Amino acid sequence: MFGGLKEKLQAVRNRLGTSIQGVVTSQAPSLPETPVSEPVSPLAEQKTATSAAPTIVDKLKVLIIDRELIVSEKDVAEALSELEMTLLENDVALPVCDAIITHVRKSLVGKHRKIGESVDALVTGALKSALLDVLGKGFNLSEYIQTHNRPVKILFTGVNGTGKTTTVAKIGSYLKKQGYTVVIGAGDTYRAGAIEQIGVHAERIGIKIIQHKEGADPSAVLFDTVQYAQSHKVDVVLADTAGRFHTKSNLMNQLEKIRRVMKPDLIVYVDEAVAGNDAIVRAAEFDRTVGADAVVLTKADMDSRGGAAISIAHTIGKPLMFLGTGQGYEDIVPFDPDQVVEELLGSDS
Ligand SMILES: Nc1nc2c(ncn2[C@@H]2O[C@H](COP(=O)(O)OP(=O)(O)OP(=O)(O)O)[C@@H](O)[C@H]2O)c(=O)[nH]1
Ligand SMILES: [Mg+2]
Repeated sequence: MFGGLKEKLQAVRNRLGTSIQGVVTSQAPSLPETPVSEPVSPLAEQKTATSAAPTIVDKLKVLIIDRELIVSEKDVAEALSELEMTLLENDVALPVCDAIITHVRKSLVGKHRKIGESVDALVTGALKSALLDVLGKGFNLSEYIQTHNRPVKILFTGVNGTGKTTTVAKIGSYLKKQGYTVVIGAGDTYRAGAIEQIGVHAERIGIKIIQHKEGADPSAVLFDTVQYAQSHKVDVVLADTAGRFHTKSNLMNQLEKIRRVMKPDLIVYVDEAVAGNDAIVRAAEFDRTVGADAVVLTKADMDSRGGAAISIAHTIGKPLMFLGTGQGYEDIVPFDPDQVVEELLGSDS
């Protein structure tokens, strides 16, 4: 997941570190040349002796000891523009890219009294907090269900083929494992085979499904599903819907009708992580027309760029709830910003 971005960020991290190390060296000629916190291996000693420039990792691990480090805007300008290019190339939306750069610049430029912190830790900390700032806090579905009246009604929307139906099944299975009772509404009455598809999923995961015939009014199906949940004291209603593009006003009106009839507690917008910026634009449109309370990004397993996942919460102001990570029912993970940041910046190169 997001492997390409991770690799590029690693390069930028080293670049930023090298730029700041240059400032450290120029401001502290007496600084020790070997890592203070780590024993020096004979190989490293040899490297230091034979090479004029220590390796990036050697340099960045040197501690900045009990002194003031002053990094100017100019010192990091090139590295920051490299970071900007990297983010844009990996589909991070422009406003999100700006927010990240501003945050990193603010963290690094100016006076810093860093006692016992290495350049690498300084740079990594700046990048991590910039990413955490834009990623938002995620959305804890289980906590939401616990704290709201049952049945909690969740409507899934999105464009064609992004993984709505699979996500309904995955979330059904996830909630069932947590001990909740679930009913699925087969709200895609439009596409041939859609009712059968969700029916097969429901049977496999052992969840009750409410369905009408192909071509029926989806509002009626989902109304019946809610009625069933109320009369059977079911905890959660998961409503599948047909894929539709936000540009098709008749289909968007149908979704609006579903919303009025079913009165969902949560509208979850589903799109593919691999769609990058398109996913962001579409999510904003759906949010504007029928609303969106949270987002699921599917196919994160196929996405090496990560731009949509990084950008969505900041651009549309709605939290990312789950990442889809494969085609199996287990392949869904609650979105955890700390985990994503750790995955992107956690380990040394
Ligand atoms: N690799 C991967 N494939 C996924 C993921 N989620 C869904 N898919 C696949 O994407 C394809 C489309 O999934 P559906 O759930 O049918 O998508 P949909 O949005 O319901 O499609 P429509 O109802 O036609 O709009 C299927 O082949 C799924 O197995 C995921 O997280 N990772
Ligand atoms: Mg579907």
